[in-house]
Amino acid sequence: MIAIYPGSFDPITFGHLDIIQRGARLFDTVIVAVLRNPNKMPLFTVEERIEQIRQATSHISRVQVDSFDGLAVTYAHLRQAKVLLRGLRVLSDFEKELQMAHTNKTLSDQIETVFLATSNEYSFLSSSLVKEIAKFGGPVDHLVPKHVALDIYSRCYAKTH
Ligand code: COD
Repeated sequence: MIAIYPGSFDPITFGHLDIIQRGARLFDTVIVAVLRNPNKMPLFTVEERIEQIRQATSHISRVQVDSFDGLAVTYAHLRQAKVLLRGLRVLSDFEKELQMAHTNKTLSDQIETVFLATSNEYSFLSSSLVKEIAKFGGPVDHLVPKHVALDIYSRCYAKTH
């Protein structure tokens, strides 16, 4: 069975990676799909994020990395996937994720959303938090893969100097 793990991944964190790793144990293929969203102002371009995810997941078999435009369910149909994989951290995630899952169900009853609870050590972790820490010069090496941390430092350094 194919699962799509859609998201912004701006940038990928150890929390995302944990979901991908555990998802790859459950599904034949996990496609990590970066949304091309012109309304957001991301730190990294879609191509940069795809490259970061490719490097971070190169050791995990059954993982593909791609981008998509438009609705996640349309993309899932295109890739013949039956599952949208999502991660849950705190209660506020649950409200947002449940609304998204219900909306997606109204758009296609062929696609199921499967939630994996975050691992304890990553329950606080988000891409926004990582960017905020880096912006103020704090360390992010323990939150994201090394190559991503280097990308963040050079991007934040370039922006502030
Ligand atoms: N531990 C566990 N899970 C985590 C962690 C962590 N530390 N950090 C993030 N996650 C989970 C998030 O809860 C989420 O499930 C997933 O990882 C991706 O997170 P983000 O923040 O990178 O991506 P989002 O949540 O911004 O992605 C939103 C989408 C792009 C999936 C959504 O907007 C979408 O599907 N858009 C396409 C348009 C569409 O189909 N709309 C209809 C649905 S409402």
